[in-house]
Amino acid sequence: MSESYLREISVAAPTGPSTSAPVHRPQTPTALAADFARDGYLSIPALTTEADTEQIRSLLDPLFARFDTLGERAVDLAGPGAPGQPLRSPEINEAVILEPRLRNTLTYLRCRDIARQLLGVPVGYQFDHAIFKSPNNRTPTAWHQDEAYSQEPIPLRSIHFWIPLQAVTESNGCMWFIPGSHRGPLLPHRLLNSRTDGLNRKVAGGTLVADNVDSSNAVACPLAIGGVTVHHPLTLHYTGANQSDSFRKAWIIHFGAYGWFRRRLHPKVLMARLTRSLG
Ligand SMILES: O=C(O)CCC(=O)C(=O)O
Repeated sequence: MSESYLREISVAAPTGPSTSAPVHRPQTPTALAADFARDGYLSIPALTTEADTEQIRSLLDPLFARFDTLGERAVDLAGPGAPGQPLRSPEINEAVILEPRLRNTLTYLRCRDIARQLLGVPVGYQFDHAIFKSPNNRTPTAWHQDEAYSQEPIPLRSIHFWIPLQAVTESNGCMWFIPGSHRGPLLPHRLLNSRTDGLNRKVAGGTLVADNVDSSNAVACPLAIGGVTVHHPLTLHYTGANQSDSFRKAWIIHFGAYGWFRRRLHPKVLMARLTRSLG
């Protein structure tokens, strides 16, 4: 990534526990990486354009329109709902596989550039999902570390981007982070709820919550359209319930070091596969 491109990015400085508006300041690549290393997250107010955000929405909306047909790829993070009630936190996993044009968006390309910059090695797509919180869904996304969801025998070495598709505030479910939490261990997580598909059938896996989180220093990251947040797999994060009358739509992409190669060819991954195959 060229330095001139990064200088165009300004980053929201941590505001502490107060809810006052974040301070934005221009960033050099080195300062960006230093902030990320210290805090475990960045809030970037203007990564992409409104037109690009609109393009992403126009690619994801049709997937959500056929949510019921997507099987286990489409789940309600909030778990089983009352019969006949709308889903509360519908999520589609690996939207990029269903809609490969998402890979051509400016957002995707710029996020990949930033991931390469922050990790300092070649990166590739690892995972993506989209969460469209229903109007007045009354369901926060509980405090967790993404690493807790990993089934791999090696730690995630990835950068995670959270891309809102409309402006986000504390009242419609913006991201919150605990600065520096990525420098601590992976906390114990427990199952918060099981998950259901678009036909309200239970699916494998579930939604996790980290125990004993001290959120007194948590920082809210409100964003205008075009902004994104970036976090480390160990950074504790949360989103509040959507208290607005519209959907709160977000797309999330993970880029990992060496992409596909590390996750398939790392010696520990190969050894785990060999051990499994030997029974
Ligand atoms: O969009 C949300 O509500 C939560 C997203 C999240 O926590 C995640 O992607 O790990």
